[in-house]
Amino acid sequence: MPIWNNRCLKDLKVSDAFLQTVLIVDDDRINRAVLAELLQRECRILLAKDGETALQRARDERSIDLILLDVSMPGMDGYEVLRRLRSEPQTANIAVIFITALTNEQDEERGLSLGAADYVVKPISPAIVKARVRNHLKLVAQRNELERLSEKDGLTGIANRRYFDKAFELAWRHAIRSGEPLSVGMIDVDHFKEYNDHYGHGAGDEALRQVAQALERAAGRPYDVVARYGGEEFVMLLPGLHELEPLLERLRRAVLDLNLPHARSRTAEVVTISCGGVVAFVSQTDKPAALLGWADKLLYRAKQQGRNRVLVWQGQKEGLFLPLGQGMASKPPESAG
Ligand code: GH3
Ligand code: MG
Repeated sequence: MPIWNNRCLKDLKVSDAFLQTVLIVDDDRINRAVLAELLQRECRILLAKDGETALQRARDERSIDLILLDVSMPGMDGYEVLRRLRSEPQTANIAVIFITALTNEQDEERGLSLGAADYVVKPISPAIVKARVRNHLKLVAQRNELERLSEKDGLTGIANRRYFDKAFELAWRHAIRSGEPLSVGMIDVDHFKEYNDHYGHGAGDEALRQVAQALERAAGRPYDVVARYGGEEFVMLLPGLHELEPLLERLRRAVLDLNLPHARSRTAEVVTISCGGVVAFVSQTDKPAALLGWADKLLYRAKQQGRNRVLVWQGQKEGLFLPLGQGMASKPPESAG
């Protein structure tokens, strides 16, 4: 799964069919050329002349929607290509249509039971191949759209926790591989119960919407994720970010600048947020939940210290210690604030 930011969640639509990519895999150059010519107006075309190249392209290109796969090829045959595609998480869901000269029933059944979406026999009928590809691309686009909707928070329109969890898992693995920092921030609206009590639940919903949008606008970088974590709590994921405090401070300011009156707040005359954040260099032995737990602790401490503030623990790669792991939960970060 690509790390999509919140902007991608919004912008991509079913009608973006022109963005869809089809990989044509055939050892015969003429077959590749015929299919490419046939489909070039429908989608973006990639080509591969054997199974190994096809697998590599499917792994490298994050946006392949459909693969037209020849069965009989020297080296790895199409069945094996499909089996391997299905066995790797990042390629497991790519739709595959076999296009093959093998005409008997068992071959077709084998292809379909391996998980191919369709099976087309050569010599192909151009109009039928085009129609089938179109239908499958439409299904892929609809499935992607449903997946995006299921990752979007209904009230605020930003990413939801489900999306965050997925993005966090990927970012975590990337941070271990790359040695880059992984920053997370937990954000909570101050005195929100009183806001609801005073202005009503409907006004509370509207305030949450505005806060969420302000957070998202203020976040900015393409790979940053702002998600609703639940209730009036938000979470941020900032892969590769070294300096978290200025960013969280910008978010705090952005919410303050919304100027949403809060007559019952004991902190300010307007709606405010508190933030806890951690910049961490993570390793194999660390636990993702511990990182979030730490950010949450800092958030709690920001609340205790008066709300409407940001507390960040700044990890140093070459520094004193990497704070995650066993001792973390019981040992509050002394250098916070
Ligand atoms: P603190 O400053 O310590 O965070 O205090 P608080 O009042 O914000 O925190 P508390 O956890 O006591 O209350 C959270 C409130 O947020 C209570 C709940 O009704 C409200 N809330 C949670 N989700 C929603 C929502 O979707 N819409 C509205 N309107 N209110 C919500
Ligand atoms: Mg709150």
